[in-house]
Amino acid sequence: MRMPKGEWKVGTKDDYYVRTSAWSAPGCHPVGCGLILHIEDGKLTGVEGDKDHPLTQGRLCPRCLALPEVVNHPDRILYPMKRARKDRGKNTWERITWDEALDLIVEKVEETRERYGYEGVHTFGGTGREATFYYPVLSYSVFQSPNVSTVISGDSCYGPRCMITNFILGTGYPEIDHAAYFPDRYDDPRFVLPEYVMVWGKNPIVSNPDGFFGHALIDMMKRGTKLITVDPRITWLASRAEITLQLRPGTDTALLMAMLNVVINEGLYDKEFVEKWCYGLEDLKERVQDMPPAKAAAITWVPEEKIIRAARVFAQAKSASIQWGLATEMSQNAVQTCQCILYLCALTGRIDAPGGISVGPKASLTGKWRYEQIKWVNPELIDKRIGNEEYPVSKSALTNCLADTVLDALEEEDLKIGMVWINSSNVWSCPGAVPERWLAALSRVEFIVAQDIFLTPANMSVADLVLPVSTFAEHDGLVLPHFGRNAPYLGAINKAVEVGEARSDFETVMALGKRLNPDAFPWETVEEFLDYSVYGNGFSFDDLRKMGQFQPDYSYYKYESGKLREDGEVGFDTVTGLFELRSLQFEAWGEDPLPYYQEPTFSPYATPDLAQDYPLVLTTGGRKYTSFHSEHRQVPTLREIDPWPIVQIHPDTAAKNGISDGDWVCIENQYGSCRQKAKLTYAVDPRVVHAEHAWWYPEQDMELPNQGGAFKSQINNLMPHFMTGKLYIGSPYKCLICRVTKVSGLDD
Ligand SMILES: Nc1nc2c(c(=O)[nH]1)N[C@H]1C(S)=C(S)[C@@H](COP(=O)(O)OP(=O)(O)OC[C@H]3O[C@@H](n4cnc5c(=O)[nH]c(N)nc54)[C@H](O)[C@@H]3O)O[C@H]1N2
Ligand SMILES: Nc1nc2c(c(=O)[nH]1)N[C@H]1C(S)=C(S)[C@@H](COP(=O)(O)OP(=O)(O)OC[C@H]3O[C@@H](n4cnc5c(=O)[nH]c(N)nc54)[C@H](O)[C@@H]3O)O[C@H]1N2
Ligand code: SF4
Ligand SMILES: [Mo]
Repeated sequence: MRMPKGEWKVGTKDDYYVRTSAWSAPGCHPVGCGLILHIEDGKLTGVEGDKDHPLTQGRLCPRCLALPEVVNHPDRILYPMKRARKDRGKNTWERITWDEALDLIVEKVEETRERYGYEGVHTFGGTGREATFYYPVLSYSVFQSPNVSTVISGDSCYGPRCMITNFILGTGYPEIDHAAYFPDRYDDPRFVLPEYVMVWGKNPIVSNPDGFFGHALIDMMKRGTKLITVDPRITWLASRAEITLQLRPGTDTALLMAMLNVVINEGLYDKEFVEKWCYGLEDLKERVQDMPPAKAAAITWVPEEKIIRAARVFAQAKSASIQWGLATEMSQNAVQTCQCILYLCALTGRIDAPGGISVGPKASLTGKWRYEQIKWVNPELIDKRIGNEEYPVSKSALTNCLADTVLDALEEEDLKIGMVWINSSNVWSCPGAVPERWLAALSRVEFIVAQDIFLTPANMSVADLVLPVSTFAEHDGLVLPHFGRNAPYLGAINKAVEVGEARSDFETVMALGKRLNPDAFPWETVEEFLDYSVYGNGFSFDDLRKMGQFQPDYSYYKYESGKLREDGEVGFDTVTGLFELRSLQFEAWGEDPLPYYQEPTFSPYATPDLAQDYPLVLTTGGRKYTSFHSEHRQVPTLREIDPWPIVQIHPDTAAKNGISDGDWVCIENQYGSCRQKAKLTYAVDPRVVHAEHAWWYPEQDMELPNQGGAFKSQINNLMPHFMTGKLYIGSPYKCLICRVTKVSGLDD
């Protein structure tokens, strides 16, 4: 159905339609896809795509189509529940009221502060769900503690891309230009279709990450855009690409340095842009002489002539762009890979050019509120943030603790963390390296709260109090692609139904904030807060609901018009005011200002002895349509499509190891093992396997020690806990080594 213009809700009291923009829970990134929700008898019964949404135009993934199965799921957490600390891991939950829950939390916060100081409360958050707007606020404004982090080793998701962009370009997240800012999209006369898009370590059709609507790439392919893919697998996109660079996992920096070598040595770079707007070309030129294409070919397994061809084609295209994904960060080369990708874009004149890389304006469509909340933390406590003393660079480079240092802190004999809040993370079923150590470490903490839609292994095993979170069909809110750092629109999330006593993350934060730090929460209602957030654009939240989405204006080449700097000067918001091909920021930290390639710590070349036992290169975690990380395993329609974890193996490798399609196999290395089912495919190189991440089995016994089979298929059992990337950023989730052997089943 089409929603009449200016309406967001039509129908009768019990049977009606609501137009909304998706976010979470259940999990997704802030793509804000347009949905029409069908409500019958007060219950969500159906979902269809909103054909009037400026970007998604009615298209949806299976996860949004299965939303009613999540909203109405019998296993949802519907009320606050507590249990005795001695009963952790047992299903002995007792329902309590929200008031009792909030009172208990306040009591525990006060106890913790008395014993360990304000910094004794630690908040964990997960990836890019709506909660990511509010869990830092929970830590800074409500608990007034500097200690907040994810659980991902090396902070190796999205943060590095944003951080490096900030250091080198001084802007928000760089996304491919897909005409997203223009109401008439690709037909807008300002837009130029990219002749080539290089899809680097990303599979956006499936992942729609961080606010990018993956099908925009298909829209552009239909109009003539060609692809260059850089991926160890032949993905659906790779099978349609003009050039496929099927590299060895973890070697991206070597490939990039070789491409930079070709572009610079052959004089293919944009001389005008480089001369006028870049700093450090000579230094970069000297550095990339270390990586001629022939050397990179030996490292990456990509043939030399393919590297040269890709570099030339990309540099010589009239318009071109790079879309870079998670795989650029999930190795110890994270910082260098991100640095080189931006360099390739800059040298070829793609920065903020039509059909190139769009860079976000500095201002967010929801104002500065979220970024200012650190003001509620006593400045002296920032120095006491976990990890700051041992890793001074992390202090200046990051606004949160490095997850690895938090695990170390939780394992210290003299434990200084008295209370933990787990918000939107399934700690050892998905993000955590060394998952068993996270379970043991968190078990030591005196009091743990979790806010989720389901009882996960983490919640069942260590939480003392669980709070129900509402799905996006059950609350009002705002969605901002790229979290506001390069947001082509602002969308309204509209409450359509109520289920149990579930509350949104913001409602919980505000209710608790009013008790612990009322000055930080001057609003009486959520709507007042939402109005406050959007007023800067000249409208109210109610106006936005009626509009559906708001698209701000956009202009190209902003560095020429002073729109990238706070002071209004032309250029980039960096130390030099220029795009830095040699990073002065890195130099100030005593780091190498130029990119370099580091061989993965464990690889056939770095550790040849180990590789005799573990001869295969392991990459993990390529996304699936049917799940968002560890979520959706309990959703019948989605589980029916993907019932088991799958490891992709080349048929020759499988034959050598006596493995047939569909066999259970044990994937193992020097750190641990897990079980997944073999899928034989030519999509991977015979020397590489690809395993899925975030598997657990909600249908199994959820009590400890089984906890939903949390460790049975967990690929992160094979992940080490160490910090070897530049600036301690990046971790080898996508470049490990392993062997695979046939076993008789999940539990054999
Ligand atoms: N459906 C769904 N969508 C999601 C998520 C989800 O769980 N499910 N998770 C969300 C999150 S948090 C994120 S960060 C994004 C991630 O989304 P993407 O950035 O798209 O990342 P992945 O799907 O992990 O991997 C992309 C590709 O990298 C390839 N790859 C593996 N190793 C390497 C390597 O060493 N180098 C290169 N160049 N490529 C490699 C893989 O084969 C895969 O095809 O997705 C988000 N969207
Ligand atoms: N081996 C390997 N491991 C990986 C990856 C990989 O590629 N390979 N990818 C990594 C990446 S990029 C990331 S970002 C991490 C992700 O790791 P996490 O973000 O920790 O993801 P989940 O484990 O799915 O935990 C999310 C929990 O939050 C709940 N939830 C969903 N929406 C909301 C909400 O709006 N509010 C609240 N309060 N709760 C909500 C869900 O029900 C779920 O239990 O995993 C990482 N793990
Ligand atoms: S990307 Fe897919 S799952 Fe995410 S909001 Fe859009 S349709 Fe839903
Ligand atoms: Mo992520």
